[in-house]
Amino acid sequence: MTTRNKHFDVLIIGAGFSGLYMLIKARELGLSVKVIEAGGDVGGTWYWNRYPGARCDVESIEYSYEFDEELQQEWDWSERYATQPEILRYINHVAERFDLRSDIQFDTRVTGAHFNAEAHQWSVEMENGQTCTAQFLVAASGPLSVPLKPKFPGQDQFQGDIYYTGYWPHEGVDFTGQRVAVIGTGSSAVQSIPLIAEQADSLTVYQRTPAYVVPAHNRPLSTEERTSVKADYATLRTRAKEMHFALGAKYIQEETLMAEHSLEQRKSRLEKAWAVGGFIFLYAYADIMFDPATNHEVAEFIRGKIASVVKDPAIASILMSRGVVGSKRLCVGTNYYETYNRDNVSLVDINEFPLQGFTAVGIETPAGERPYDAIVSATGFDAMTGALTRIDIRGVNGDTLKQRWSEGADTYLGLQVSGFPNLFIVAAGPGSSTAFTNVIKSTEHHVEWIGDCIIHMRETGKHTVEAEPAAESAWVEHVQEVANTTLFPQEKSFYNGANVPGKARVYLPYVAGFPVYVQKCKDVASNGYEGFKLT
Ligand code: N01
Repeated sequence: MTTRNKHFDVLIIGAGFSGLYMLIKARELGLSVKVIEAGGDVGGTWYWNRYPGARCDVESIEYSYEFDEELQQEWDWSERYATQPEILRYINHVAERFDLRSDIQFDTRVTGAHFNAEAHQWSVEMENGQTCTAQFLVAASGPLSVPLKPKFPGQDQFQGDIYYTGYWPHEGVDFTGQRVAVIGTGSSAVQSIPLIAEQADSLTVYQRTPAYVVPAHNRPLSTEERTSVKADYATLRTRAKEMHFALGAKYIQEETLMAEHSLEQRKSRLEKAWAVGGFIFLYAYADIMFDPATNHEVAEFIRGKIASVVKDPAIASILMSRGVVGSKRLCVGTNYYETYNRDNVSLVDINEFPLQGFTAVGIETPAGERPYDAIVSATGFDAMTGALTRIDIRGVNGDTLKQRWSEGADTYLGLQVSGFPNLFIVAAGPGSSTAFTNVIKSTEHHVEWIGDCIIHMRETGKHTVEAEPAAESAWVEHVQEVANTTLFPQEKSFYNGANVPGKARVYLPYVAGFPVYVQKCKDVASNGYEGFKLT
């Protein structure tokens, strides 16, 4: 069934984790609802990102919905960190279990949404020419859903294949016998490089900024582990939500400051955290993201690990970041540094040998031309705002969200933008803690908050909800203030728009931690949706 000329209470953009849960919630509230999805099926980021080694770096037992006890009891994760295919199977299972596809229109891209102030509703346009209207528009379009495709000089003349990690061919790619180049060393590259190296004849990595990569120590989950988690899933979920990043419930988020420990204790603490591995490495000391001296010592520790793994000291040195740990997203990898010991792998530091461009047969740097059969661009995303600014979203005054955010994205609580009534943003990131959390927890929190807000509106006879400019400005200021008390904004990253030429440099995530953020949202709701105008 299409959306042509129909009216819905809620129109949702995107059928990833956020869109699907929003659909379930809207149905639960008895609202008429439709999801519009550009892809051919459910999954969002997990539908598109099919590159070799794609996994979630949040542990599988936590990277799942908790809203339905039966769902979490019936699903079994096979590994500590789930692969992309397994996550996609889970999302498909959810879609089937709750019969979600009947309310989703696939292969359809939303191109425009204009608010009609008289009718209190959004007029939505799609690429295929269809239009519809909706009282509420929910952008569940994801924080990392617009892959960047930097155009390198001479790119069109390259006769080999070019792949983007964020748009990987569904049929997969066989690199056997090929000379492959990977551009980028963020999370996607860190996951794919070891597997491409195993398959390809040769692999060259072009690195602009080295990443800090903590080992995943991935392994199969035993039946005993799964049974014990399921025996009291609620406790694990509750504990996760008490943690800064809404993940790592089985571990300790240390409250010790590094200076309270002797050198020996510090070494032992960091070794222990390294042995556990994963993103929760940042929990090893309470001040890693606050005290430059602590952060520096953690960085030295990681550099020491790189030196101990990578046999060639010159390559090890190129792989060592000198930046603030955790400011660019911490990467979680398997055999990442070890891969640089392989005879068929080489590394090019493009600060020393700038990537001048592509030629018909390969890539040119001042060191000469290197021939390739395939080039993999793992160059990241127009994060947090990209999916929304690519849609012609116009608010009450006809201004576009793109214009509005041209100097930096401002939101109230990351949920709404003043001048854009009845538009909710789910787990996208600007002004919310999403980007530094287990995104599924942020998704559930946002969807439930929005659901409660809609119930409140229905009960009080309101038609529109809109962030008030003053509350929004105060929130934006607060987000910046909090960020500036930490080391999070120190490096150039997608968190501050530095990875997209011309994008406004504003630090977007709210880094006070998930529990603080949830409490703020709760307080706003219990104070009669303070800072929102309900009319
Ligand atoms: O993207 P990135 P990603 N020339 O932006 C380089 C999530 N994710 O796709 O740092 C040369 O981190 C760029 O260099 P620099 C996760 O949140 C999650 O890897 O800008 N190089 C960088 O090295 C993650 O953080 C999982 O100097 C260029 C790389 O490309 C986020 O997605 C798995 C360049 C881009 O790294 C993004 O990760 C994978 C150019 N023109 C991803 N442009 C999970 O496990 C860019 N680069 C959940």
